[in-house]
Amino acid sequence: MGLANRNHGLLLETLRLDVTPTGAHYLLNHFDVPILDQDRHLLKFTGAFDAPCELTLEQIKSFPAKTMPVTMECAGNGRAGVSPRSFSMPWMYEAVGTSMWTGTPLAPLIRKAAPRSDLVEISFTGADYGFDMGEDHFFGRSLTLQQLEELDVLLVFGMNGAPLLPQHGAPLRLIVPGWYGMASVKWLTDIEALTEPYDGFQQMRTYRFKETADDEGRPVQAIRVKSLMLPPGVPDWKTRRRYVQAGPVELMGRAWSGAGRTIECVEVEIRDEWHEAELQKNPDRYAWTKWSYAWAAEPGEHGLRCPATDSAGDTQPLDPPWDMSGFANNAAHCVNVFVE
Ligand SMILES: Nc1nc2c(c(=O)[nH]1)N[C@H]1C(S)=C(S)[C@@H](COP(=O)(O)O)O[C@H]1N2
Ligand SMILES: [Mo]
Repeated sequence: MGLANRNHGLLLETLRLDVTPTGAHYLLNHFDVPILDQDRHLLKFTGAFDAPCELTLEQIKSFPAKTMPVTMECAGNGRAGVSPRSFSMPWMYEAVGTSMWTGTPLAPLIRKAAPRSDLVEISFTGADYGFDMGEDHFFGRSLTLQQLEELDVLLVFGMNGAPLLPQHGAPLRLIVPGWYGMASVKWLTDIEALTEPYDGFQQMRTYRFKETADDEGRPVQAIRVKSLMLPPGVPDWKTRRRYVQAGPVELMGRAWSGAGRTIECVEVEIRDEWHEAELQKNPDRYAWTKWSYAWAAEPGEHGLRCPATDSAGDTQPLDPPWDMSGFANNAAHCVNVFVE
């Protein structure tokens, strides 16, 4: 309950918009939100760099800036659909959003700091600190140099045309397009060049796919293909069941995948029949793709589903894939609709 009251999801009705309003973007904060002074904030490059340095926010803003739409999804999105459910944020479908992120590409700054030839990977640490499973740590993650270049990682200070809000990582965060949200470290303070493999808690202990409790697991990284439907009609307050008038109904939604894969197809299932949705042309590389389908709604109960297929040929399953922590459940979204 405590977790669910602190962190919130996207309002599905905002799927109508290309860019999620900042206040409706989901939130996932493990510990307390650090309130940092942007005028005194320093980003430190330490460890195995030949030219280690400290940068102020002002200096970071003086590098070439770029604004890009990126769809971010929490790895725990869909957890509530995986049974037995693990004890963590009980997300259903809403831990996703698309923002216009403004920042500077990180790879050139890392090159400037000159990583030594014995570099193994680079760690990113935030200012938030706390306990998980009895172990205290600052939230942190790592990436290899190759991942950093290939993933177009951005060092971000702006969101939707405004400075980052405290809860979204102010004054500085990473955005790792195409990977689940845990890689996009907020309240970034330290970038360390490591000559040994990273062993941070949020990479080695959590965010791993595990079949059983004693499985050492495989890292959770790229986002799996998924599609959500803007719920048609109007809801019942408590059950959220939808009420729709019979006749023409424009169904629409958004589909996305990870690691730069694009959406090839969205199918809408109505009464065991499959219909191909129309896709938005030329979506941005890291942003979700809008889809739509003109439905002639007939009276009765319907469970509408809308699974997507991406450019790697991966299609969403109809049933949740098993994982101990309920990570990356990309089972097709089902919206229950009553047509009058
Ligand atoms: N420092 C820090 N960074 C963090 C987190 C955190 O708790 N601390 N949560 C991560 C997770 S799990 C997700 S899904 C995203 C959520 O970003 P948002 O709250 O801005 O949507 O931030 C990531 N970055
Ligand atoms: Mo997350």
